[in-house]
Amino acid sequence: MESVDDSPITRNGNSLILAYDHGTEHGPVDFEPMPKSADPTHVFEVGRHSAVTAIALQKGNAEYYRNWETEHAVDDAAPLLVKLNGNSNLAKRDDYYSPKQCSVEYAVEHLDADAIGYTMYAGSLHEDEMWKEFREVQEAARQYSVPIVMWSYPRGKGIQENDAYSGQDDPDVVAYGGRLGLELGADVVKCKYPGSQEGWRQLEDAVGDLKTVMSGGSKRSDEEFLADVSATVEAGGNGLAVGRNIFQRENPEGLLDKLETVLFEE
Ligand code: FBP
Repeated sequence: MESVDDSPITRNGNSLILAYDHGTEHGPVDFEPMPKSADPTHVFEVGRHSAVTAIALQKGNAEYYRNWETEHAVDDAAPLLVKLNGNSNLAKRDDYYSPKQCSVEYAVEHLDADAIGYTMYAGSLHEDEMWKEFREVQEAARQYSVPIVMWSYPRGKGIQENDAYSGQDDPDVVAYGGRLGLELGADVVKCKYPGSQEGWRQLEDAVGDLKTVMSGGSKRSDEEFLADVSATVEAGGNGLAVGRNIFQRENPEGLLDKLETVLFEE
């Protein structure tokens, strides 16, 4: 089994994954603060910044990405992470579930994926189904030697109806989600920021050497965002997977420059 450190999605052991699956997960509303971000090629261009170690796309955008690279002879595009599952905000469901729309085989053989991603909603009524799907994904990824990033977002009735937990950002919940990444066989686990550096340390204590990346969250000022990233890295985190805090900025290059320093150079 190859180490994720030898894959293109890490640099000096850390990652900056530019997440751009929001059109699926939240809908076009996420592009309203920066309308040009609705154009995938704008965000593909942002991903050419040297700080970005992977761009995370759903299947359709991943196909678009590969065509864009070819048509424009782009030779410095970010490595591609294909998100295999996703769900919209439109559906009415009894609890969280993220169905799979792409196989590992299609991602690797047809899209030349450098990594794959899977969202896991532990705590949902549909956790069992997602575990079974993840097992197939994880075993196929091992056969193709592509790293697996788990978006580990415990949420749903099991969390909401458990008085021991205050919600999905509760440090105990975040640490439990991270631990599942380790035990189910991910190479990198992406977790919500639990509100404090102490909370991130609790996560690190639960995951052994598994790589952890912070989920960006809604847009905030450069200072606030960099403070959370620095706290994460100081506590042992391995970077971030970020969407809105990059593509909702008019000029994200300045922030990417600073992130590059924090994640890879300091
Ligand atoms: P952000 O940095 O914009 O929060 O993106 C990270 C991410 O995990 C995306 O990949 C995904 O679309 C979104 O957050 C999902 O957020 P949530 O499920 O909490 O609404």
